[in-house]
Formats: sequence, C-alpha cells, structure tokens
Amino acid sequence: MEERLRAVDMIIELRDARMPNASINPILKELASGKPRLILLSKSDMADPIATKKWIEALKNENVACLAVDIMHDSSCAKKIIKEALLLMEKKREAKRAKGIRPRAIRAMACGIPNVGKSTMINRIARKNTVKAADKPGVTKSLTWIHADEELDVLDTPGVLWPKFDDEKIGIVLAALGSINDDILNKKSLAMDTIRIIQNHYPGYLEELYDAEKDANPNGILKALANKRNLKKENDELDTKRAAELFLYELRKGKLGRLTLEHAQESDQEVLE
Ligand SMILES: Nc1nc2c(ncn2[C@@H]2O[C@H](COP(=O)(O)OP(=O)(O)OP(=O)(O)O)[C@@H](O)[C@H]2O)c(=O)[nH]1
Ligand SMILES: [Mg+2]
Repeated sequence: MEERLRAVDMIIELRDARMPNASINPILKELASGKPRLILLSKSDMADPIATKKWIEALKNENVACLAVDIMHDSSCAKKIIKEALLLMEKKREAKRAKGIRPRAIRAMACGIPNVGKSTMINRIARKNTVKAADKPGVTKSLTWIHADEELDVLDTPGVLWPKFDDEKIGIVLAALGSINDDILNKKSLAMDTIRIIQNHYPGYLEELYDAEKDANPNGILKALANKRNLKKENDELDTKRAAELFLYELRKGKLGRLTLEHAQESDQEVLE
C-alpha cells in the first residue's frame, strides 16, 4: 500500500461511525505524506446520530474534510463523496486547466479497517458490483483499481488492522463490531465488556430493551436476554453463552438500535486526525 500511495492523488479513509476512534489507522496520516484526505464515517445509519454529529464537528474543528455516510440506503451518498473529492483536488485541477490541460480522473485510495465498507462504497460510486463486498472482515484480498466515475478512480485495498495495545477498550470495540475474526474470541466475555460500554454511554437502555433489573450487571443483562428469548440449556438454566452470541450478532446488524460505542469527548483530540 505504501508503494501504491505514490501513484495516488488522495486518500479516502473510512472509519466506522460507531467507533470513529478505534477505527483510525494511526500511521495513515504519516503515510499519506501531505496528500489530501477525505474521512468518511461509514455505517452512520447504525450509529447514534447525535454522537456522529459531534464527531463530524470535532473533525471539522481540526480542519479535516469529512462526511458521515450511509452507503447502503442513501442514494445521494456517491455524489456527495465525488463532490468532496473534487473539492479537495480543485487547486491542482485548476492549475492544470490554466495550463490548457484537461485534468484526468482523480486517483483515490480507499483505506480502512476490515469490514468498514470500502468495497461497498466503491460499488456504490461505480453503480455496479465491481468488487466483492460481504459482511465479514478480510473480504478484499488484493489491490484493485476501479474506474468508479468519470472523474474518480478508486483503489480498493484489503482492510488493515494495526496493533493499539495501549488501550484495551479499542480491542473490545473492534471485536464487538465485527472487525476481528471472532472465531478466536471468547464471546461471552466480549459481550459482557461490550454491555458495560453501552451501559456507560446509554444508561438504562439495555435494561429496558431486555426487561432487566434496573441495576443489572452485564451477566444480569445476558440472563434477561436469555429469558426474553427463551434461550435455555438442557437442564433448563438460562443459556448466557447463546445469549452472548445473539447479543453480538444483533449489535453488529444494528438491531439493538443506533448505538455508538465511542463518543467524541472521551478521545484525545490529537489522535482524532
Ligand atoms: N448498514 C450499513 N452497512 C454497510 C454500509 N457500508 C457497508 N456496509 C456493509 O458492511 C459490510 C462490509 O462491507 P465491505 O464493503 O465488504 O467492507 P470492506 O471495508 O471492503 O471490508 P474488507 O474488504 O474485508 O476490508 C457489508 O455487509 C456491507 O453491506 C453502510 O453505510 N451501512
Ligand atoms: Mg473490501
């Protein structure tokens, strides 16, 4: 990717609107070496709209070009992305025009963690399914150029995760929203850690959703969910392991409502960019 960066005019960096901090690639800014960057907060249809608004405000305060997008349902989204990309490249394109050269299509590299929606975005701009996209991490395996629009070529790239071991919450949030292959994870403890995060940001929300006690702890929430959905073991005990799997599945699909796991004010402003 570093090698290919030399041949691109700009970067389209996708971050998940439900975890705009955990989905940052901290070295991308360096790698970009001054190239224009457009940050897209993807899957905004599943994120808390108030939290997304605050993230966009925080990014704009840092003078970063950014947009919250719902690539799945908003048909005007491709146009908005192309417009922002053209705006970012306008000076260079104008300089070409001044020399009598017709500017060629912008070459943009789509970057971001696995499963954030890079390939889906490219297909949406191209108005056809040119590259494979699916709801699991690691779908794109190679770098592919797509002539997505008359004015925009986009390089699809495989999602990249980088180690950020200093913050345990980042690992939890990435795993909770499906960016890490979860065959290797203990789902019950992941679900409980995630429930704790949601309880912090949205007090009472899960308790009400699952008819749990007001002061229920994460295990109590899983029990209430198991009870509500009648998930029981052979011995008739509540099956909190299956409840944990169901909880994670529904969270990732956005079925628990519009929830954001990381809020703007809690992250260090410096890392934002
Ligand atoms: N709800 C919703 N789902 C989206 C959005 N964008 C992408 N998706 C879904 O997210 C899943 C992953 O999309 P991909 O485009 O394959 O993600 P990717 O970033 O290319 O992933 P890798 O190639 O694995 O790195 C797919 O199931 C898409 O349908 C969005 O804006 N909203
Ligand atoms: Mg992909």
